[in-house]
Amino acid sequence: MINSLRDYIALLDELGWIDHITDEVELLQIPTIMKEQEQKRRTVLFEHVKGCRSPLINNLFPSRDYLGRLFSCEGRDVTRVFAERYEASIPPVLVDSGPVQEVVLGKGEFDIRDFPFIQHNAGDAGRYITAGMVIAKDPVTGVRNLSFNRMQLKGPDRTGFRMSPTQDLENYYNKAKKLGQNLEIAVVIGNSPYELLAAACGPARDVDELGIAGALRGAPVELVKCKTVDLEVPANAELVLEGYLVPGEMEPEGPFGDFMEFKIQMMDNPILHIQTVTMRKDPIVQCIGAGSKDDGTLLSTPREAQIYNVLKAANADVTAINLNLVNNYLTGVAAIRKQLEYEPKNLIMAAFGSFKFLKNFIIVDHDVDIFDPKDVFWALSTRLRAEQGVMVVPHTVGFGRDDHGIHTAKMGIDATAPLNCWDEFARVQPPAWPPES
Ligand SMILES: Cc1cc2nc3c(=O)[nH]c(=O)nc-3n(C[C@H](O)[C@H](O)[C@H](O)COP(=O)(O)O)c2cc1C
Ligand SMILES: [Mn+2]
Repeated sequence: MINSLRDYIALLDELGWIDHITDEVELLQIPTIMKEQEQKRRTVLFEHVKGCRSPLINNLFPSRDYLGRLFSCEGRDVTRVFAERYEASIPPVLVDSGPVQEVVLGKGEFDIRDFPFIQHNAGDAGRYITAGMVIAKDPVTGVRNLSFNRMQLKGPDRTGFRMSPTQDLENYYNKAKKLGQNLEIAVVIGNSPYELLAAACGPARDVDELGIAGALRGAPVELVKCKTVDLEVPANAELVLEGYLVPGEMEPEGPFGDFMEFKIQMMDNPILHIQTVTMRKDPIVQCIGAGSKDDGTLLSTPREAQIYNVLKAANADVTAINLNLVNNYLTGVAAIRKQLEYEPKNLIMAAFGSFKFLKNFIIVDHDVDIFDPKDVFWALSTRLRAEQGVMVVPHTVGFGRDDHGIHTAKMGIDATAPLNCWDEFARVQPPAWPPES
């Protein structure tokens, strides 16, 4: 049972899927090594980071096989298992104490710059917290929310803090503003993979994502009460920053390299004030590169599950879905056993309707390996009838930060073979060997 980042590291050690870098590395050297490790599809733990008090881990999900281990299935079946578990909820439980509070540091006793938070890209404004799982409560209803938010280091106890208007958290922030209150925040760093995946989910606003984390694991998340904010955090996490946002207080933040691998320009954003740090004696810090495989996995896996459930509700025979072809969830592919000639177009419209950022969606037959982009291109080359299979829907809602109208149209592609012609369109196979008797 994986209840913590440490349990996950132990599993990866057992499988031999993680590299421990024992030589001392400089903060600025780390992003290049992270990219190399991503290419190699291996997790990496930097044990000694110059000038920092903790190790740093990256590439927790470099391939689907890692997810397969977490969901006890083949990598290609993760969507289905995730979709089944995601429907349920296993609420968290409160415990008296936990390792995340082995050390408690008050104001003046910590400097967040002592932790290995890195500058990810050449044009970034500076060092950022990029794997901070943010916990907050709705100031009116008390419903808890998990999310990811980038935080630019700005001093020993303050960071810039980015929320987008589509986030539940910003809704909470606006409510706090109306009430004239600060919004309390706990930033949890060094999480179990189930909590990370749950934090990336975007369920209905009244759903506590910690219940999803429990359902994904099959056992509840254990929480401890924070020391100085009215929030609870996973007892087995590594490091927690307790603090608050002051509504209306804004400062320039950025530039920052985003998930599309472009530079987001500087903009005004709120400030996170940190009053307390709690942690294990020897915390392990995580970072997530925007546009990395980790980022793609966290963004796409919950959306794959969501679309899978929608297509299933339309009685489609879906064999696999992949929204993580290119480390972002703007383009997706599904493989189906087609039952009706024009069915793929209906399914494409359902997918666009269910996830508004989805920009391109391709449907292929079940025999195409949608986890191999080459095979998807094979289907486009051999089975697509472009004049009837390509549809463009203009003037729709897409990804919001879009000055040039790149995301306002949807493209759907039905690259399935004509129905009832499988004799002509089945792929040839090598002769069976040894021959079947
Ligand atoms: C690694 C990572 C970093 C992210 N950074 C941000 C961010 O800085 N600001 C933001 O608004 N969303 C960011 N997101 C997206 C949201 O965290 C994500 O959509 C989340 O599910 C929103 O949850 P909520 O709507 O429940 O608040 C990030 C996602 C990931 C996976
Ligand atoms: Mn939410």
